[in-house]
Amino acid sequence: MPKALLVIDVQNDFCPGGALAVPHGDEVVGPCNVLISEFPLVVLTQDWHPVGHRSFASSHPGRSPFESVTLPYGPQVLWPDHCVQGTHGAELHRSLHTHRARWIVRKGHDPAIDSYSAFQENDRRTTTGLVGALRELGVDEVVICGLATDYCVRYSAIDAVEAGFRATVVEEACRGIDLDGSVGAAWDAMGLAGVRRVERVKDVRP
Ligand code: VGL
Ligand code: ZN
Repeated sequence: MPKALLVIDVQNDFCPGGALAVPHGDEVVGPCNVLISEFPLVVLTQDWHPVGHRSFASSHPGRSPFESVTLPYGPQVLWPDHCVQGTHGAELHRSLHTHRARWIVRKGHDPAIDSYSAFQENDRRTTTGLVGALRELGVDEVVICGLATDYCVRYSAIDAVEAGFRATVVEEACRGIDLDGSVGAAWDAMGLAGVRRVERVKDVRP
């Protein structure tokens, strides 16, 4: 059975200097490129929001980035404007080896719904289509790397398990935002869900 590599949101806005910079986010590019060179099936994701997206603090007068609000589908952290469609910040990091990607999944395009996961949006209903696409190719296992450990990597990994795939997250190839211990909480939640954690790229079997 083929395994798929999912490279989550390695975009300029999540790297140092970007609008929602993940500390040391650019350090994942090297390890992600090693993984990309090894896997027969590579899928990249790209956070891809319209101007005025509901997850942006700027869409909520009086609110600041990193505060939490309740939206119709549940709690939502408010973010600085980031990964706006067509901007430099939304582009994949220029050193990421994107040419080996079979698919690029863009998520977060609905103005009213955030989408952390590569598989479904935060309403837990709207699908990206990736589960079906991977199943059609006979994939039964995914290996996940990228940004950010505590948001898009976390939700992608847990949704992968819930969809019936085995899932492994490669710690060396991820970095987190870490709001109030959210990286530790993410590893706990992923562990409870049955996600495998591998420390080093060299310990991954493609
Ligand atoms: C992400 C916050 C908002 C991520 C995306 O890629 O982890 N985090 N949008
Ligand atoms: Zn986003």
